[in-house]
Amino acid sequence: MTKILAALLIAFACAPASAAERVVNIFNWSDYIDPGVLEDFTRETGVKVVYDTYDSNEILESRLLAGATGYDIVVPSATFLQRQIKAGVLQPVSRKRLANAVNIWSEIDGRLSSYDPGSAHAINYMWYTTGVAYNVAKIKERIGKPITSWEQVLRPENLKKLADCGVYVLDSPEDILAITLNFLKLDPNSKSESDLRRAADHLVGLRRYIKKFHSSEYINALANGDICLAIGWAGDSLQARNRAREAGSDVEIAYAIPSEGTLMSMDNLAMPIDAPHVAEAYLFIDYLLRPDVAARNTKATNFANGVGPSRALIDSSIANDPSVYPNDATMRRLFTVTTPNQPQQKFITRLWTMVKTGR
Ligand code: N2P
Repeated sequence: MTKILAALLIAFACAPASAAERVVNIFNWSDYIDPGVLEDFTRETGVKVVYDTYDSNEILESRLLAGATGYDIVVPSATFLQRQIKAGVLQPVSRKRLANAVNIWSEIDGRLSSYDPGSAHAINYMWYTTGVAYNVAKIKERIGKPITSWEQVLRPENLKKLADCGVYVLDSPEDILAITLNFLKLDPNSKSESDLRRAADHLVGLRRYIKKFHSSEYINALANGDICLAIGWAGDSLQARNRAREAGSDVEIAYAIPSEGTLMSMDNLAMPIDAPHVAEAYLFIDYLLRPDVAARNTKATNFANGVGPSRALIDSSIANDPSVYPNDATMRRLFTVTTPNQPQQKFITRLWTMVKTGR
């Protein structure tokens, strides 16, 4: 008994030492940071990083709405961010506490402010398009030319030609419904139930040619040659290309922004209302806002970041690649969407289940 008591006393006496260890708990998208950045942050600040990943806004949102996530930093896309601010699950992020806020790219920040009124709750991390990643040789074999149009992917008779070599589609209703609405010549931002149902019905007609709805496995599946086409995000698609190159394989992956245009989105650094380590979260966000750090993250992920001065530090093969940093001509073909309210979001979730399962 005394031994147990002594052990407890020792454990208690030691507790303050471990409680003094500084930590930041981060919940970010998978394949979305240079792992060396996390190590260097800890080396420079003494703050340990606990890093978890997800690959869908819906997963993040359900965790945030349930509360007590234990996370200090999360990275919702803009529309989800706006609903989460309204729901009161995020706390303000004061730019006065961020010395590197001067590096925030004003043009991107201006776009984000329509989702984050007064720029009070978030800072852009990365921004990107949703397009078509494909295996150049296999697509050439089947259709004789590169992908340039959504027609080649979203017409059932065309997708059918690619089904045997493997097609993945993002498990992300926001992206896929907006792109399908646009393809059907409806407003990509429509929240009308009948428009959304038309888009969903169209997708149901494509389902038999789609091997999987998934938002992160396509990177390796493309790089390994397991699939020949994915509707995916720009940076991830280029990561697939690079993984194939690094493996010395003869798989060549290309990424296309189809001529009809596509969705542009932003993912943003935010802090849950009950973040346990607020000071450390500020330190980490400030670190990400350093141009050299942002450049490393873009180099590793091939996603364009929200730190303006970082662009000059990025190799021109990425900084001048219009599929990473769209040029003016590409920009004109991009559209964005506004935030569905809670009932609209519920309807979209139901439709999406129907698209994926037929029920
Ligand atoms: C990272 C994907 C981020 C883009 N792999 C989608 N939010």
